[in-house]
Amino acid sequence: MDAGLSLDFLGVVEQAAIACAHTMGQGDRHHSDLVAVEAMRKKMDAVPMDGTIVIGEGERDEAPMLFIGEKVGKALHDAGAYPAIDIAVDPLEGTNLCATGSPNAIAVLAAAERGGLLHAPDLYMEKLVVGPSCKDAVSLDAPVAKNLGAIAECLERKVEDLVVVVLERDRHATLIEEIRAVGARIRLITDGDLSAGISAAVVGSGVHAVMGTGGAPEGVLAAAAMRCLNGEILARLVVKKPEHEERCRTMGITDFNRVYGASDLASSDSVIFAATGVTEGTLMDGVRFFGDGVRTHSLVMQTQPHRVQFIDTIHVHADSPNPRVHF
Ligand code: VTB
Repeated sequence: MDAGLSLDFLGVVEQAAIACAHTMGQGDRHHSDLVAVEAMRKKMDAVPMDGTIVIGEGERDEAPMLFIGEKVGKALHDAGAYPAIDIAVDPLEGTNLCATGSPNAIAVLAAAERGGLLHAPDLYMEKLVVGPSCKDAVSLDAPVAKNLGAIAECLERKVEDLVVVVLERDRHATLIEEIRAVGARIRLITDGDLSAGISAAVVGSGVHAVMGTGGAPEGVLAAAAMRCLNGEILARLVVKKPEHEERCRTMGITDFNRVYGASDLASSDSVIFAATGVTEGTLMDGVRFFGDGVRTHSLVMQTQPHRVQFIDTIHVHADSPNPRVHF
């Protein structure tokens, strides 16, 4: 994949973030999501690719835009030769976070060569996310105490010094008890295990692991980020009903108990990941509006060449007569 595409994708997540950031705190998460989707969809066709959405807003009949299977990119309007690329999107990860003005809402997408991202059904997924130092030391099936002991050892600190991020959900009551029992610190979050997972793979973010069950599509996006950050996500779909099995089969998944790693979920040699902060966050600032323009903070990464960029962009309003740029 052409490395230059990463900057095209940057523009896509920036526009999605700017659009929904206008709705911050309005209390309407569906509206926040809708404007992010619309802005992302609009910008997507400027990207020089023959793109296909493999993880999107839902099935074709339930999502008007960015639905699974939708074709996107310049190839739609122009007969030129463009690379075949699969795209996973979450135009607004943390719709509630945006609707309430809480931290860590992001606009995000991942891209890979065709076939390079797992077509994950919209089911729950058990996840364990850690950074590069710990990637070979943990197991999804190990007891929580054992994993935390291993993470502490890899990070050369005491278990009590770890911060584990967990979604605040009833289904995590036992997990939370087990983490508390070994004395590790916990950050309970209302939403947004994807941005927490990204933080876990960045040294100095103050997040050492993410544990628990969240959405499977976001697991694939997290995997793309882990490929770029050299972190690890271990994951297993939660398949409990015949209906879940059926949804897996339609996506081509037949082994329901498989434990996936980052390179199973995002298997392409060439992966691009782009995210823009919507609300202020651990790794990225939120969107800031000022008289003459808008400022966004993004994380853009790729595996080939292996590069991680934090990009601070000032978008100057076209009709601003005398724009001033602030440091
Ligand atoms: C949410 C959301 C997460 O999974 O928790 C969702 O905040 C599913 O969980 O970031 P619930 O059905 O319990 O809300 C994520 O979207 C992604 O994993």
